[in-house]
Amino acid sequence: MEEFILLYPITTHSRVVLNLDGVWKFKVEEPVGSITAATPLQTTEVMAVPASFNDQTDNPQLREHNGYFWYETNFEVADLLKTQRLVLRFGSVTHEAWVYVNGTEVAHHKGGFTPFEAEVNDALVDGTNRLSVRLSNLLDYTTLPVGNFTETTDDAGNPQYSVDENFDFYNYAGIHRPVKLYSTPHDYIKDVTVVPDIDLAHQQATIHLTTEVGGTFDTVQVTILDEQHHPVAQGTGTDASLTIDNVHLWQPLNAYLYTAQITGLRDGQVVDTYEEPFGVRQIEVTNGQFKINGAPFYFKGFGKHEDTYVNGKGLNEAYNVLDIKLMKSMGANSFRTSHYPYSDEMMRLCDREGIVVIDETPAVGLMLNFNFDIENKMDGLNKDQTWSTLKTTAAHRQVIQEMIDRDKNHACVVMWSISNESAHYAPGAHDYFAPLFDLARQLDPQKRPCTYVAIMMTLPETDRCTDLVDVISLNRYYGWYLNNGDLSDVTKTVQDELEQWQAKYPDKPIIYTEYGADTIAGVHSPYNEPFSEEYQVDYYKQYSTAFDRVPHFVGEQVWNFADFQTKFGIQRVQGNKKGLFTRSREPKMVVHYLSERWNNIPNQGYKK
Ligand code: GCB
Repeated sequence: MEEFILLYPITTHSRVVLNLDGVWKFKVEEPVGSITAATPLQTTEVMAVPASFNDQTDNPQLREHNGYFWYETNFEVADLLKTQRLVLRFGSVTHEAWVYVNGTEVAHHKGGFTPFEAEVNDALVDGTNRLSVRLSNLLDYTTLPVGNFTETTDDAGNPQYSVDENFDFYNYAGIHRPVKLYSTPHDYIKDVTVVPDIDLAHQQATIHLTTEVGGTFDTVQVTILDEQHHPVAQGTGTDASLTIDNVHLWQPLNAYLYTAQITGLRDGQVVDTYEEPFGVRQIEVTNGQFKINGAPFYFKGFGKHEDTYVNGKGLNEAYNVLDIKLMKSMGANSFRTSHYPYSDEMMRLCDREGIVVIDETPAVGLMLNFNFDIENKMDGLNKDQTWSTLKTTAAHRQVIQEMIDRDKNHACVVMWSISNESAHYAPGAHDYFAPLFDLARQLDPQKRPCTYVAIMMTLPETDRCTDLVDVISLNRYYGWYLNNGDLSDVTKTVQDELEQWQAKYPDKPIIYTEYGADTIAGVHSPYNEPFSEEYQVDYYKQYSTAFDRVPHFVGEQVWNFADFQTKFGIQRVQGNKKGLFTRSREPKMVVHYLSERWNNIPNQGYKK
C-alpha cells in the first residue's frame, strides 16, 4: 500500500511555511474535458480558499453542480528558499483532486477529508508559478462517502452527472482546508511516531520515539520539552526510548502537552528540526469500562459536523474555538468526528483543550437505499444486498491508513470509528469488516480501541459484527424515527435494549453515539409536540433516566451539536435541525437541561 505520512507543516529553524490560501480563480468544467492545465484558466469567477464553493454563490445551478471544477492561483518563491526541498500540501480537497504546477501534474488524490502533498521543486519556474487544481465532487459505490451516481448525456452528447447523497449531510465540495508550500532541507525528518508507555503507580512514562528520515543524517537527537519548553529527557537515534519522571498526564479537560523535538545533524551541524506536541495518557477497555489513565471515563458530548454558514465544510477556526468553549461550558468532554476526519487544526486544538475525540473515517452511507424509514427497514435484513453491491473496500483501506497515519500521535484521539451506520446486519458484513479492523489495529502504534457506529436495525439479535469492536456504539432514535411524538415508552425501550447488549457482551462498554430529535428553534408547545423545544428536552430526559440505570453504559453523545445543512428532502427544512445549538450557535432550551446534567456528572468515576 502507498505511504501516507504527513507531519503537520510548521516553521522551525530549518523549515518555512508559506500560506497559499486566499481568493483563487474558479470555473466549472462544462462540457467535461473542455479545460486543461496547459494554459491559464479563462474565467472571471473567483472563490475563497479554504471553503466550500457551494455557498459562495447565489447561482443555484453552480451550487448544485455535479462534476469537475477548476481552481487556480499564482505564487512566487523567494530566492532564498530555492535551495530547499519544497513541498505543496493540501489539508483536503473534496472529493478528488488533480494538482498541476505550471501545467505539470504534481499530485492526484482521491478522498475528500485527508491531506496530501507533493515535492514540487522540478515543476517550479523563476518568477510567477501557476497552481491549478481540478477537482471532482462525484461520489459513487466505490467512494467514501457513498453516493448514488447516475450519468446521462445532454442534447449535445456531453456527459451530465448526478449524485444523490447516500447520507444525511450536504455534499459540500471545494478546497476545504489550507494550502501550504513548505520547505525542508533535502535531508529531512519525514515522520515521527510517539508511543507513551505509562507506569501510573510511579508517575513515570517511557516515550518511544520513532523517527523516519528522508535522506541521511549522522545523528538524530531527540529531546522532550515540557510546557515551559525545558528539556526533561534526551536521547539519540531513530528508535529512542526516553523516560519522564513525575510525568504530567494528559487528562480529559486538563491537557498537558509535551513536545518531542527531533533534530537531524551532520558533521555536528543541525540540518533539520521538527517539533511534535504530544500528551501522555493511557487508554484501556476492560470489564465494561473505558478507562483513561486508569480511571473509568464517561463520554459526555456530541456528534458534530464541519458545517458553518458560507464556509460550508471549509475550515472555520473561529467556529472551532467557539464550539469547544460551548462544549466546555455545558460540562461536555468529548465529540466524534462524524462522519469523516476533521481538519488537522481541529485535532491540534482538541489536544490543547483536553477534548476527547472519537476519530471517524468517511465511511458513511454503506447501506443500500438510504432513507429515514426505519420501521420498514426492519424487514428483510437477511436479504440486504449491500455487501454484494458496494465496491468500497479499497477506499475504506485507504481512509483507515490515511486517518491513522495523520492522527496517530494525537492525545485527544482515544478510539477509531471504522464506519458510521453501515449494514452490519446484512449477509457479508463480517467478511467486509473483519480485515478492516485488523488493518486499523495493525496500523495504530498506540493500539487504541476500535468501534463502529451502529444504526437502529443493528440490534443484539441482528448484528453480525459486534465481536470486532472494543466498544459498542449505538445510534438510536426511539421517539423520533420510531413512534414519533410518543415518548412514553422510550426509557423502558432504551433500558431494555442496553441491558440486552450488556448481557450478551459483558466485557464491552456501551455508548450512545447519536440520539436526537429535530427541533426548530423558537417553536414551543404546551403539548410536547415534535419539533418543539419542549419535545427535545423531554426526549433527552427520557434517555438520561435509562442511561443512569445501566452499569456498562459509559457515554452519551447527542445528535447533533448544531443544526447543519443536508440535501433537500421532505424531512429536512434547510437541513437537519437536531442541533442543541442552531447553525449560528444559539442555544435551544435543551442546552440548559443537558448543561445541568453534564456539569453534575464527573468525567471519571461516574460508573464504577
Ligand atoms: C443518523 C446518521 C446521521 C443523521 C441522523 C439523523 O443515524 O448517522 O448522519 O444525520 O441519523 O438525524 O437522521
